[in-house]
Amino acid sequence: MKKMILSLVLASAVLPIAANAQFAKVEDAVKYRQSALSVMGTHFGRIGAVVKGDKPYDKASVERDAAIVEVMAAMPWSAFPAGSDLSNSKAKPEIWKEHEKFASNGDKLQTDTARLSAAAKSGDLAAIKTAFGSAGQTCKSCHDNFRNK
Ligand code: ASC
Repeated sequence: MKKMILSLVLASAVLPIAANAQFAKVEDAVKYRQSALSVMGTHFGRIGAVVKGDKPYDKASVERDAAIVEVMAAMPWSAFPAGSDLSNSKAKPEIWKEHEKFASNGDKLQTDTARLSAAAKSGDLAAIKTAFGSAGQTCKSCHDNFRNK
C-alpha cells in the first residue's frame, strides 16, 4: 500500500507534464478528462459516504481514496483544448471565455484535495470532514459556472 501511494505521489508530479502533450484528436481530450473526473468522483464519493456517516470510518481506506482524488485533481485541466466543447461534453463555452477563472478553480481543487489528503493521513475525522466540505464546494462552483446540467 505504501508503495502504491508513493507511486501515486510520483505520478502526480510526472503525469501533468505528460498530459500537456497535445492530444491527437479533441475527442481524445474529452475522453481523457471525463475519465479522470469520473475516477475522482468515484473516490471522492467514497469519502463522502464516510463523511455522511453512511459508511464506517476506516483510516486506510479514506487515505487511499484521498490520495487518488489528489492525483486525479491535477489531471483534467490540460485536457480542455480549444474546440473540445463537443456534443458529448458538458463543457460550457465559459471554460475558454473565462479561462483564468476556470484555471484558478482547478488550482484551488488541487490545494483543497492536498489538504484532504493531509487530513486523511492525520486520521482526524473532523479535519477530514472540513477538508471534504471545502473540496466539495470547489467541485460545485466549477460545475455551476462551467458545466452544463
Ligand atoms: C461528488 C462528486 C462531485 C462533487 C459535487 C460537489 O461527490 O462526484 O462531482 O461531489 O457534487 O458539489
